[in-house]
Amino acid sequence: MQDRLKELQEEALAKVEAAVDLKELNDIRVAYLGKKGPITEVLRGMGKLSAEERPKMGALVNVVREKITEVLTGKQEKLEAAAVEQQLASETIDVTLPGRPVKVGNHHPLTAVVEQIEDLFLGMGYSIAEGFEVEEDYYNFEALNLPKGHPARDMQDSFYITDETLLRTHTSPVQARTMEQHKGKGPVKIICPGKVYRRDSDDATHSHQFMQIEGLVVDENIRMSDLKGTLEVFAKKMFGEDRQIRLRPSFFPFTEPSVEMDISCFICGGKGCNVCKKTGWIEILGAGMVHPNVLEMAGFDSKKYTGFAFGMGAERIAMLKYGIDDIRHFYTNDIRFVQQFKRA
Ligand code: 2NL
Repeated sequence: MQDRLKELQEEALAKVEAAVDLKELNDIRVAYLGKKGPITEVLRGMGKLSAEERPKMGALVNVVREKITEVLTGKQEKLEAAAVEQQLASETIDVTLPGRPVKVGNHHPLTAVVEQIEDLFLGMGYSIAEGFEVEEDYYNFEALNLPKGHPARDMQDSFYITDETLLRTHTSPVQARTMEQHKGKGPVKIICPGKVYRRDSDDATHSHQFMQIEGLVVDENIRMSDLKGTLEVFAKKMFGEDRQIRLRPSFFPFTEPSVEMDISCFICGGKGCNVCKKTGWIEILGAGMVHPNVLEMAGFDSKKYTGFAFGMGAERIAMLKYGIDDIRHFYTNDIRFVQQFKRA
């Protein structure tokens, strides 16, 4: 029996020595020290021993068991330490490696210009109003002094959905609706940015869809000089403090009188260059005093209230400001175009 124990011990120690991982070590523990293992078997066989041999043999079994346990524990610690070492080695972070660059996006130049203009007018006490891109004929035309049969509302020029609905051709219907909501009481002071649609062939300066920004102020005692002062502030903030403006007579069905505003050329300062086509002036927007018919149709008493309005194409402003030569660049989604407008 003693020899059998010695043999078991040698065998177990050799296996522990040879074990390469924690699983194998655990298998050895179960095989030698477990309930079904050979040492337990030896203990069971002790019943056949004499009373004086029994304690000696018991003590020997304990010694063997402790020895195996001790070696197992030692080996386990070694294997665990090795596993940690290996993990540390495999997960080493080289802090000297260059970082992976994070791609940072930027505003589309059109969005940037629209937001700049919005901020400018918000700063002058305007609110931003938005409406529908699919509009009723009434708000898009009728309420803006463009009755049925008016040449400016030719079917050929607009995208009609049904006889009475179309893609808005300007953001003016937003203003007509807003005025109506005021129920004849001023002041109205709004800026309306939004997509508009016109049946046009696309080329370098025309797009069948573009972004319009309109402004409207209605109150008592609103005069042409209020319009002129407002437009001058706008021109200077957008194109430089030394800009001058000039108003030329024009025509729109919804304003009377109507004007077009030019700014002194911000490239040549007025001397004449390619951007201003040698005139020294650049056309920026259309404007005027709100036509009394438009005020009345929206529920305002045109003897008590007056107003001014203006409208511009945001693409044209962005093209001038950034020197963009083709309106189609805004809509063809070439990322290289957009990325040129990253801020430093
Ligand atoms: C333009 C010129 C303009 C208006 C828009 C307007 C709106 C109402 C009443 C009166 Cl509700 N006027 N808008 C006035 C003058 C010119 O737009 O879009 N040039 C690109």
